[in-house]
Amino acid sequence: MKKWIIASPPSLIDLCLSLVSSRLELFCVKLADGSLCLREPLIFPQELADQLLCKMATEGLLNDSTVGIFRSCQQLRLRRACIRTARISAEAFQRALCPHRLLELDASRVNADLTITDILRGLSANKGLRETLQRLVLNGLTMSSLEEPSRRCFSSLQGLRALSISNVDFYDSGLADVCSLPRLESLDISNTSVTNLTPLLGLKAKLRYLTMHQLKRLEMTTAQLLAVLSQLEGLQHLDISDDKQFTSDVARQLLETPGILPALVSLDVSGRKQVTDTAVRAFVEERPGMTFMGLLATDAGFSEFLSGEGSLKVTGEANETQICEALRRYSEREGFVREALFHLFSLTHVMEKARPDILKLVALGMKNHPTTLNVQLAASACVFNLTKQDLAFGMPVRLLGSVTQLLLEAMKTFPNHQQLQKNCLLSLCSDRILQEVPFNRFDAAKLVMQWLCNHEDQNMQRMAVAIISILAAKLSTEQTAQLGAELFIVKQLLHIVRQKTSQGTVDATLKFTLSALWNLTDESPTTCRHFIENQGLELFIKVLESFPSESSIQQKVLGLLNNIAEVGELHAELMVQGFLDHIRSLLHSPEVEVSYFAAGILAHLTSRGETVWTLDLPLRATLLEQLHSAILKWPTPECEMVAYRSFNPFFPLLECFQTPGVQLWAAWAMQHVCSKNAARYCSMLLEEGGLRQLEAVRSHPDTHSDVRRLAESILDSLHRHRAPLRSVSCKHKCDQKSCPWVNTMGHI
Ligand SMILES: *[C@@H]1O[C@H](CO)[C@@H](O)[C@H](O)[C@H]1NC(C)=O
Ligand SMILES: *[C@@H]1O[C@H](CO)[C@@H](O)[C@H](O)[C@H]1NC(C)=O
Ligand SMILES: *[C@@H]1O[C@H](CO)[C@@H](O)[C@H](O)[C@H]1NC(C)=O
Ligand SMILES: *[C@@H]1O[C@H](CO)[C@@H](O)[C@H](O)[C@H]1NC(C)=O
Ligand SMILES: CC(=O)N[C@H]1CO[C@H](CO)[C@@H](O)[C@@H]1O
Repeated sequence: MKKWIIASPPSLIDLCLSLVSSRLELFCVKLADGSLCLREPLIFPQELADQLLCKMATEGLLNDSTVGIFRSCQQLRLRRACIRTARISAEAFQRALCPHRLLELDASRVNADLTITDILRGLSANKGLRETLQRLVLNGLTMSSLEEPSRRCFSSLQGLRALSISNVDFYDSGLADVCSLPRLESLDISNTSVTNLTPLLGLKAKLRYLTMHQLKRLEMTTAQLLAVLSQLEGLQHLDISDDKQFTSDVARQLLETPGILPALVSLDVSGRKQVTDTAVRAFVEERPGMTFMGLLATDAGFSEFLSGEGSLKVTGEANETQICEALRRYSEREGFVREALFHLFSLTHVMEKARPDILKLVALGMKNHPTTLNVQLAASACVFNLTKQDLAFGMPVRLLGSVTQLLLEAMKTFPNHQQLQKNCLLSLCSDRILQEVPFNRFDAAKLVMQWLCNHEDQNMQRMAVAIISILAAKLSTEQTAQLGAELFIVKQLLHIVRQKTSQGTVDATLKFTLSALWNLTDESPTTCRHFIENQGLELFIKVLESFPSESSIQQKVLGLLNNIAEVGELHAELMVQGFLDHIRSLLHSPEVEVSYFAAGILAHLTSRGETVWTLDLPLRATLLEQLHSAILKWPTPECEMVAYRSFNPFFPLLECFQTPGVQLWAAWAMQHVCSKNAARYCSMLLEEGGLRQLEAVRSHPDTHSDVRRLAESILDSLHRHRAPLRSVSCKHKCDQKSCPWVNTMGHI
């Protein structure tokens, strides 16, 4: 059994570096020019300095201000500097990084205004560096700014052994300059504008690694090209892959040239046509030391000896091993990533076990090509299949968390692409992901909501409201309020309820929509107001009347109306005769869930006296009496009927000594949740100052005996809950039972 590295927690060093880099200003003072400088005269171990820089760069925290801490070469000594994707100016680069005695610099994909010319000028200004710098990675950079033509300046870095300048506007003149470097062993000129490779002969004796993926401008015949290559006798690694699928037969000819490149151990011809297994076999047999063959998107790779299982690693599409190797090696090459994902997808149809190792590779491809539609499409389809139903439970949460975040990014980047949105929604719609995985639920709810507003596809609509209803229950009160405050959300959800009601259909979509509205109105007066303003009350009365025997519908509708009734300013809106009559009749429902919520609405409304009831004080008195006697008849429900975010809505009710019916409802509700889920609610009640409130009720001379009895019972629970040392196991454990809709999704 393999152990997946990804399942392990992050290392302590990693956590510390993340913390330090995200709170840098705590450890620093700001200099006059805005750059930071460490406050204490600490001296970091050298490796740690490299790691800190790398962390800051990869987390997007490296800029002109923060890079300032590296100006002090005594405190933070850099040797292997990585500033990938950083955003820094030429001046900051020069002042903070060039004084170090660097062995390596990786500046891939830094901002366009830090050019290769700037970097080379900065580096060669340090005399020592000209000798010591061994490895330089400048992938995806701008060669020079427009006003300043590039000069030949690689040749000043005499110590350089490895140079990588892929995806750069780099021409033949640059190549001649580079090929005069006396110690260069490794060169990557992929996707540059080089037309002629003859200058490589200057490196004949030393060159070990040559990577030239996709040389789009090459103007050499196959014979000329092979004539140059065949003289690079020390070459061990050669990459002539090409995802543009040119018709050149250089790969075939190379494989069929006897004795060429005898020292080769690794050859990549992915994307080249006319490659056959027979030719590859002959080539490999002639070189028993071969450890790698790149054969993705060729016609080869299907023979047993190329399975990729042994010491010869192979990229290709013949089986999982080859495909995974491709995803690993080509993660930065968009065309190959798409190709490999495409083949991976057909494999995922038959996967029965959770494969975090593969999911991780898919995530890597997504992360590296966030704006490439074809990659995101194929990747999201793979994610869905790899995390479907029970498979998700075999994946580590941290991995699922980052994959979910990537799916959300894709949804944001391609808001109008139907299939992509569909793939992402299908993947999101998983019990495991929605309930247990850390990701930005607020963002997710907004994205799904936006999608819902623009689409009417029935299956997808059901899924979207299911997701929203679960997310809404997990958001903080502030977040639900913020979400619900967007008018279009309430409107859209009410629109769905209206449709379903007029069709007379009770289905999962209706139930999820009602749950979502219930949760979104919870402790959110703005959402409640939107509900009223969009004729929600009339609609909900209609729902109550349309489905009188569906207690799960009645319960959700009444739960939401409770939320509305909690908002004092909206009471006047609820004083509608028809509404009051209906709620009053439900008070006598045999279902305790229904009666409970009906009573809640009446308790909130009757807790207010004169202002609301001026004309009908006798009705109020009758309702209070009915409320009181209904509550006394309730049996103890078997399970938790409702989840509350706080007890704040209950405290004002407990203070209504003139209306014992109101107090009784609040006390009953508190007692109910505290007895069903003591761990959650007793702690919550204690934190919110419930002890004092309840003691006041118990000792008040006007307290009704029914209310006092309940208050005492809750106080007992609180004391019992506080008595034992609170053990860790107190924490409320998630109910693991699978939501029924997860299985019903299967056939979409
Ligand atoms: C540099 O990054 C830090 C951390 O992200 C940020 O607080 C600061 O505002 C940035 N400064 C500049 C000049 O961009
Ligand atoms: C190839 O290099 C050019 C710059 O010369 C760049 O704009 C382009 O994105 C690169 N292509 C790929 C696939 O990275
Ligand atoms: C890959 O294919 C070879 C045959 O070509 C087979 O022996 C090997 O088991 C396959 N590996 C996997 C993981 O499917
Ligand atoms: C993967 O997706 C395809 C197409 O949606 C489907 O036919 C296949 O059954 C799925 N595989 C799994 C394991 O869910
Ligand atoms: C706080 C709140 O309103 N929670 C509800 C959210 O929706 C679920 C599902 O209907 C209810 O069980 C919760 O009580």
